[in-house]
Amino acid sequence: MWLLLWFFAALAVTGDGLGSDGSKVYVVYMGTVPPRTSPDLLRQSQLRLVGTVLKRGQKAERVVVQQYKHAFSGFAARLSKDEAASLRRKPGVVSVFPDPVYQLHTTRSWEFLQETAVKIDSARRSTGGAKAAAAPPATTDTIIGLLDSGIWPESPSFDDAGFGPVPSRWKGTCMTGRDFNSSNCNKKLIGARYYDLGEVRGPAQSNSPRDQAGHGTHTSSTAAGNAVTGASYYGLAPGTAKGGSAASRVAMYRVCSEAGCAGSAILAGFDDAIADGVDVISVSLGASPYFRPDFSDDPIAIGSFHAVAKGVMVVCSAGNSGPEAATVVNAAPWILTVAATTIDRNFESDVVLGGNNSAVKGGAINFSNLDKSPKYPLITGEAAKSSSVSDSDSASHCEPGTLDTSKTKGKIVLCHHSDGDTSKVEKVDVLNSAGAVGCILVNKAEVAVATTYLDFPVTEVTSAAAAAIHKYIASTSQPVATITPTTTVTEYKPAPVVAYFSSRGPSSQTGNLLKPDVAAPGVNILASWIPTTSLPIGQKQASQFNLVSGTSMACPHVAGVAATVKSWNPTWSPAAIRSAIMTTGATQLNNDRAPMTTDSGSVATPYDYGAGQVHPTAALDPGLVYELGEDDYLQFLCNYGYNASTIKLITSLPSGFNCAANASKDLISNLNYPSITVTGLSKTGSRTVTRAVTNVGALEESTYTVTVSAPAGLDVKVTPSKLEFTKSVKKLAFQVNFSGKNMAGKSTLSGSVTWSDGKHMVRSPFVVTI
Ligand SMILES: *[C@@H]1O[C@H](CO)[C@@H](O)[C@H](O)[C@H]1NC(C)=O
Ligand SMILES: *[C@@H]1O[C@H](CO)[C@@H](O)[C@H](O)[C@H]1NC(C)=O
Ligand SMILES: *[C@@H]1O[C@H](CO)[C@@H](O)[C@H](O)[C@H]1NC(C)=O
Ligand SMILES: *[C@@H]1O[C@H](CO)[C@@H](O)[C@H](O)[C@H]1NC(C)=O
Ligand SMILES: *[C@@H]1O[C@H](CO)[C@@H](O)[C@H](O)[C@H]1NC(C)=O
Ligand SMILES: CC(=O)N[C@H]1CO[C@H](CO)[C@@H](O)[C@@H]1O
Repeated sequence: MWLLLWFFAALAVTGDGLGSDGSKVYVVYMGTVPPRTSPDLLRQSQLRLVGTVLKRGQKAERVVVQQYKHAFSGFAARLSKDEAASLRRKPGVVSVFPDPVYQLHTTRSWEFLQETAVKIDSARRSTGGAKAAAAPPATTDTIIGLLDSGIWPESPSFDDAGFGPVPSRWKGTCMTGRDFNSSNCNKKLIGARYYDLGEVRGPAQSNSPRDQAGHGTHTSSTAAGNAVTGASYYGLAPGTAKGGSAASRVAMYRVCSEAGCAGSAILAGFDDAIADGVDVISVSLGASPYFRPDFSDDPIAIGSFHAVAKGVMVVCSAGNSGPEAATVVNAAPWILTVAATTIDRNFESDVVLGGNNSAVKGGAINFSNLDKSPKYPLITGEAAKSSSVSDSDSASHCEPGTLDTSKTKGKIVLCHHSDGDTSKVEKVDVLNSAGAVGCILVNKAEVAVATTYLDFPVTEVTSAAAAAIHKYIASTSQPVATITPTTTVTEYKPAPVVAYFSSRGPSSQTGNLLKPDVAAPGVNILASWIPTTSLPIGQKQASQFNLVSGTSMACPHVAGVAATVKSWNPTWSPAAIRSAIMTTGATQLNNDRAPMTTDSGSVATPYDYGAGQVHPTAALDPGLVYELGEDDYLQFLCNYGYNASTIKLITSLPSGFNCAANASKDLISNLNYPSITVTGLSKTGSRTVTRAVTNVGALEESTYTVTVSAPAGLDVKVTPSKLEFTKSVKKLAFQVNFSGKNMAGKSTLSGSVTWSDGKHMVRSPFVVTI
């Protein structure tokens, strides 16, 4: 089973796209730009290098599809296997790998959104409805770059009313493409580029920064959209839609189509974004967790490494492959990795049963037209099983082809749903076209995430709710029901809850680094969207907003927070900004003042949400930060297992740099990260890790004392327990000693170490595995 999974995943992520001669696109990564090399010189030397391996009498210019020449060196080219192998042996080449296809990190409802979002051209120019709200404040000089599916520039989220001139350090451009020209950029949307997407070029209109998928418009407006009043999704979730940093500027790097994202384009996006002068890069996409590229074969790890080395913060989504453990992607230590949680808003659509008219709670978004009284016959998939099908389990799950449509016609059908089934939307489509009037989906994990079913009445209920429906069906010969209109429920409790789809730690690359780092809202997020032609019944104009779920939606929330921290503290490093976001104000509690849980109701752990759900403004004044520089990341690469010759290619090093002879994976625990992870502690053994904090508070003279929250069975000692900062002492080290006592039966223990001066609380989560 494992092998099979791996096989399909590998197929899915490596665009095979063989040329007629068996060639395909490879990325050739050449690490740092050699000193005193102009982009033009680099371009020439890369072409010469390709020329030396081409055996087919071709010109290098004809096979090269991308060149990276600003922030790092390399290129993507259409090559044969032999040519790729020859390049791999050339001096200066770090790695050569087939151009991978990554996916946007929206949830499974993506497949549905994709179907409904095409054919945009005719619907587009209709704006109106929502209006841009009050002008942004005067300090607007932070620039957020997004690697995504493009942008819809007409959205009011990107109106530039009230913005000053584009910052003079901006070196980016507004590329002209299909249905997009320089007039589409303004003082808010200051840059837009697009790249050759090769195998994932998608349907029409790829050659443009214009978004055909909706995803990039949604993430951009979540990160930095203006406050837009009167926003809603056809009346649902009404209110003001506003980005995390409404004062920031936006630059779009289109590296994806609806069909996926090209690794070679992702690298080009990073290369340009760094050279253009963005401050924060937001990346809501990634590899499948079953395809585990190494750091030197992963366009996101490579691009973000060079961004961070140049002081550009990179925020990425953790992936949507939860709730299984070890599914987190984008887990390099220079990235801020974001998990998804719910917000206190729910979309309720109930089932009213005949008999005593009792209501069973459900959730989903529908725009249907059923009568409010329970008058529609109700049947289970199992009872509607086609006589030619033997498997009643498939019928109870309403798998296409297993039901007798004469039995479901005119009825509401109760269907079970599990992971691995045909998609919910496909099941519902089949029922709809066979004349059923509605569908109740029994869906244990996913009810917290409202799926949009447009015109067909569908609601999703928990197993417990389903038991009540089954009981009612069994109690009468003519069961009837109805599905009520979707209503927006606010102040819903409990919230936040870790979303079922959010990818979990530990990272499969190294357990000694806690990932994900933080969580942020990623369920049913209202933000700008592209106009679509599939409108709900009775609607004449496409909504300018959409409700979408995924770690894709969580990531730009944190990119917005990072941009705000950066605009207040322009000199801070990406590590300091990440530290502030992780250690200050992140919560592990829900709105019932109880520990946050996962969708399944169990108490969440740092493997689910890292340091917790971010606080939008507390990070502005963290007091202390855990600093990390390029040297620390290089030491990390040594400990991870790279040798000095490989690391020297990746980045220019002080001469004489060498990996310590004692480099080991265990030493990764000593990386000065704002969280602590120790793996493989023996039941009676002990381990000590080191950390250092830097005082960035307003007071030079300040004293911090430590508080430890440790689970039963684990002794945690911090030495010293008091840190005294002065005018000359800004950075102080401390040690944390973990020792086991009586940890019978436990394999993963978590807690926290918090430094406080009475005003600031600087909290680091820790995880210890036995
Ligand atoms: C951009 O396109 C619009 C609409 O087609 C047109 O009105 C405008 O003049 C164009 N601007 C430039 C700079 O070409
Ligand atoms: C209504 O009927 C359901 C099942 O048919 C039953 O579980 C429930 O207790 C009834 N409620 C009332 C108030 O009678
Ligand atoms: C360093 O690692 C690379 C890649 O694994 C290998 O090709 C090379 O021989 C190694 N160099 C040394 C000096 O060990
Ligand atoms: C590893 O070696 C370095 C010197 O190369 C030394 O400073 C450090 O203490 C050693 N670490 C451990 C855990 O032995
Ligand atoms: C850590 O604490 C344990 C238990 O108190 C002690 O035995 C051990 O020596 C300590 N380790 C270090 C490195 O201080
Ligand atoms: C949000 C919304 O419009 N929901 C619709 C769901 O279906 C009912 C009818 O059953 C409509 O009245 C609601 O408007």
